[in-house]
Amino acid sequence: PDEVRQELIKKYPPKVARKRAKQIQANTGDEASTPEILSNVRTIPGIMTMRGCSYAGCKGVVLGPTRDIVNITHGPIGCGFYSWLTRRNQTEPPTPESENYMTYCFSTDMNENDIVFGGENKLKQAIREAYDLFKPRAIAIFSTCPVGLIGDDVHAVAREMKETLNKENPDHFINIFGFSCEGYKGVSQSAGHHIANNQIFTHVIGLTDKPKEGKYKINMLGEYNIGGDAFVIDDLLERCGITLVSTFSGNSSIHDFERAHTADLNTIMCHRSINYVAEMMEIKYGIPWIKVNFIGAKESAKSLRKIAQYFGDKELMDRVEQVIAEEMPAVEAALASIKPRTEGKTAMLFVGGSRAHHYQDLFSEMGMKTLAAGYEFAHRDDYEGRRVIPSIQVDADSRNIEELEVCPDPTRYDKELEAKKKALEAQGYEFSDYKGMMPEMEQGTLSIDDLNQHEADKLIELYKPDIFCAGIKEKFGIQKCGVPMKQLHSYDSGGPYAGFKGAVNFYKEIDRLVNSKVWSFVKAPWNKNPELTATYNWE
Ligand code: CFM
Ligand code: HCA
Repeated sequence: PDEVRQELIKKYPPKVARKRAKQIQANTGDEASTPEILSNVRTIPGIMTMRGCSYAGCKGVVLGPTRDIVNITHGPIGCGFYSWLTRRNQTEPPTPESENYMTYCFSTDMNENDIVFGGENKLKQAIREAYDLFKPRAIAIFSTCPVGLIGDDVHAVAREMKETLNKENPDHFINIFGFSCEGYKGVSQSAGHHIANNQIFTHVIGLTDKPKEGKYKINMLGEYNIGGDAFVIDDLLERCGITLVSTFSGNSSIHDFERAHTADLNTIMCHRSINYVAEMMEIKYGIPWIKVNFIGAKESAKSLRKIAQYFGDKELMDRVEQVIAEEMPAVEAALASIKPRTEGKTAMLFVGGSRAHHYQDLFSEMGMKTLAAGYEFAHRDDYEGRRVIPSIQVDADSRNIEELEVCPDPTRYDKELEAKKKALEAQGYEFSDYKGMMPEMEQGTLSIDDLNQHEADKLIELYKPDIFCAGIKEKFGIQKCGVPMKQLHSYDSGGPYAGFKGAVNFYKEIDRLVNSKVWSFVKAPWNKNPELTATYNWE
């Protein structure tokens, strides 16, 4: 791996090479000796990064899947247009008449005139127009880069319009709030997640106290229903008798966000994008959180068992075992058929902030080894585990994002849940922890933060993996190297891949991809141009 690292950074100027070297680490296969990886830092200008922006993380990722909030992009039309359903988050309103604004693209369509003279009046107009048309429960405003540059105050507009509209229509409550998620706010989408978490926590969670009926009540945090994943998880939980108060934010409703604090446990799927909400809810309401993972059959079973163990009821544990027993035969049959063809093959995964880890479980179930993996925008805790959080250095970019001061709610803090957590912890049950991706990767494999096009090309040339997983920007360049490529963001319109049924879908698709002969007919650039050839013996 050290030689590969040298090869990846060889062409960079010395200063760039020094920085990139810290973002490329060899895994040790062991938690205690996991090396420190540089992450959540600026991409070096000129490098073709895989990253997106803060607006994408806030508007597209966290709030994107919300169907009954009118989400207005305050900015030039492109930002609204390119975040319009491109993430393939699905939703299913309870009835055909129920609110669903996801098919609309709301934007103030700022133009030169607004940039010069200010866009606040146009924003007020847009809010009123949306209100008159739809009378929604909530309107959210998302700031794009020019908004911050010209100084439009979206929060003041939100406050003013909320007051005005609620005064004008006393019998219909409307919630209006804004996000200062200008694209440049942080070094990646990650800043947008944090900004989204803060505002949802401040303006929405806890607004109504009407609880959902149910004996075992949980929230699912960081599950966005890409390709229908949340539908599979919802079905599993329902069959187990577990009540989902709210999902943040796949297939969700703002009405459930508002009462999310009535749940007895928070479960986190994507740690990176939403751990802030879980932490703040624990401080304010006393609700403990655990990390779960519904990608991979074994991990899905483990997660269901962990939830059941929290509630500790025999009835629930039996139901969970029964559901797992119902699901496993199909998983085993699929593996028996495909594993002889996938065993021993290799994969590389470079995705956002959690999937590069989660999907390794699916590959390992198929007998495939992950040679290299990395996140676009994760922090050290997602790589090395939460135990490193105290040693993470806060720099100018991370300081830019507001840390909310949260205190226990005087009436709604649940002391019983706090006591329950303590008792379970004494028995060895783990709360508030995420071990990260690196300790779970084999010795000699690589973890690479914020991979770029040059390094992706090099990795393919050096290792010739049987499959490479990333996003749309990477897809075609990789295929041109003769390597099959699977998008783990949009799923290439496939999916669902969550739970047991999703695992079976995934095995079958990957089998077809890695065993197709067509890729051998593609000549990679270095095969066509002998001067680009390099050989590397990675044993
Ligand atoms: Fe979490 Fe996500 Fe991801 Fe993410 Fe994303 Fe996504 Fe992703 Mo694309 S919230 S970090 S910001 S799991 S949109 S659903 S696929 S990069 S790995
Ligand atoms: C985003 C969204 C994205 C992009 C996917 C891709 C998604 O980061 O703004 O690059 O293919 O999952 O839709 O991550």
